Amino acid sequence: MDGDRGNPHRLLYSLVNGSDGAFEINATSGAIVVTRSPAQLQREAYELHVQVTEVSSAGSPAAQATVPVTIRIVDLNNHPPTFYGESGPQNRFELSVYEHPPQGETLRGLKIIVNDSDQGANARFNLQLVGLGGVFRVVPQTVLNEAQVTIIVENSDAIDFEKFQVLTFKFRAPAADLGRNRGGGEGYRRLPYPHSLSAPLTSLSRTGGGAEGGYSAMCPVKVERRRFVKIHLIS
Ligand SMILES: [Ca+2]
Ligand SMILES: [Ca+2]
Repeated sequence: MDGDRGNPHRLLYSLVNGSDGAFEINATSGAIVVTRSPAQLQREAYELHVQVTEVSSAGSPAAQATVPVTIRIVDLNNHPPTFYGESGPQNRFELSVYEHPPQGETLRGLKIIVNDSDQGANARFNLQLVGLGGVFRVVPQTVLNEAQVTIIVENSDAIDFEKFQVLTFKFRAPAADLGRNRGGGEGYRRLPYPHSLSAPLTSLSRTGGGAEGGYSAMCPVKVERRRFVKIHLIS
């Protein structure tokens, strides 16, 4: 804004530095536009410097001012928890164990990593094993970003060839703080792309649905004649 009275001169806006190629400014309106998709915004904050030049009626620069503009990037919850085996993402895991394994024993030979590559609360989720109750316990029960998944025997008697030849379990990975983020409060707003921003530029929020429900996988436990218990984990 030019505080001079009378016939105000034309103002021209330009980005001096700090945009890293991710933002552009409209020379006449001063509107700042995101030029990359949100996923390509690698920094948590961008410190832009906007230069405003007043152009005289003769066309020559009359006065100049520079103002710093901070744009903060808020993480979007766009990654669901995903299970990984030894060779990458995996939605089915299998294992055979003898029936009646010792109580409290960790099931060996089963390497499962679960990962959510968002940040902070967007990467926090619970880990649950749904199926015949009290047979196995999954550890950890709450994950931030990444954890190795361990399954521990809780009820040796239930893992019995004569009782069950197949036991099926299902992993669930619901967001840990689903209730808090749902339904307003500090909820995020979804911005269209490309985003058109107008001053004051203090915050650009990114968020998303899609990952709210977390992730699930299945785990059939098969008891064979050889008196093995087979464990299958399927997503
Ligand atoms: Ca994210
Ligand atoms: Ca997530």
